[in-house]
Amino acid sequence: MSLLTEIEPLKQSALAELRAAADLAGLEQARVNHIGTHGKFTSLVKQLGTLPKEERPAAGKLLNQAKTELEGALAERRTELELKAALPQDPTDFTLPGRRRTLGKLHPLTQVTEDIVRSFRKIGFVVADGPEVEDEYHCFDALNTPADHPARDTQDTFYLNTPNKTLLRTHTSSVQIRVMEKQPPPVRIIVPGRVYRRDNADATHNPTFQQIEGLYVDKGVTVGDLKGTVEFVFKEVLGSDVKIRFRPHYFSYTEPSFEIDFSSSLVKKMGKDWLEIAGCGMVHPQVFENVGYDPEVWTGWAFGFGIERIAMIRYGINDIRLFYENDLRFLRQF
Ligand code: 2NL
Repeated sequence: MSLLTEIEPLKQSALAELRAAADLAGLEQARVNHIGTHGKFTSLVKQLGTLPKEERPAAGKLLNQAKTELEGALAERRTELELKAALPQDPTDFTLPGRRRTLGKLHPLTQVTEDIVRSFRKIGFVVADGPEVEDEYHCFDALNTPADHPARDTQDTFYLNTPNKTLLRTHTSSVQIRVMEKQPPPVRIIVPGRVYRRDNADATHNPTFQQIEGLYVDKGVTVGDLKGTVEFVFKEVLGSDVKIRFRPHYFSYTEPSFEIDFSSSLVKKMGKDWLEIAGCGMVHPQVFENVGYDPEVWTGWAFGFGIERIAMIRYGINDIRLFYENDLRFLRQF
């Protein structure tokens, strides 16, 4: 076989070997085998001088082209293999659960809040937030709470020393008013947050506490939706043996209004049959008017409860102040 006819098959087998190299070591071996000092292809180049003079230009041209091609293939495969070697050995599984935090824990009130929020998110609610320093309009007037209502009294509300009666919000309803002012229905939100009341008469009350309110506005929303939602969430947070009942009540911002009682093994342990846990009702038409929703078209419900109270029941704690003292002997239990 003449040198000329050997070039192409040798080049093809060298290309195949370079491209098939599984790692950088294999690639180096393929390079040595073919285009190294003693490689098969190199030995072909060395035979060029043995050819008759008139055949050398054509053979030399072919050999040069083949060499360029082989060096190109070598460089290309080297880049590929270097990139592959830089990647993690095992592919990352992004569906694995996160690692446990190595240091510290979430405060029990934060844990309870996150559990409640997670539960509402499952059924399509989103979290909204807003200012703790409010005006009277968003905290009271928009909620249909009259100017002479006792809740507005300086006995119950912290007013800032400003001429325009700026105050610390007494409930997160003010955020729900702001959301409704900004967006058209439907609305499906929950609002966890800090609220302030001048009320510290006993061990279960504190001048600031955390609350969660929820609001659902759409066409044809009923008390049945309200009761089903509340039952779903309380069963998730306080145990599947939870039962709830509604008792008629009065709030200026809902009509009809209810207080929610619940019963469970936790309640029985406290020596009671039912515990009051939240307030709720169908949003008052006047509140819809105030935010520019047509009460003939839209209906909705709202509820509110204190997070501390839920946490006290869940963990069997009888003094709310334990949550704020940051005594590590207390906090380490959660
Ligand atoms: C409680 C329970 C409640 C609401 C809060 C609410 C919010 C808007 C409109 C209508 Cl924007 N209602 N929130 C409703 C019922 C009860 O809180 O025990 N409050 C003293």
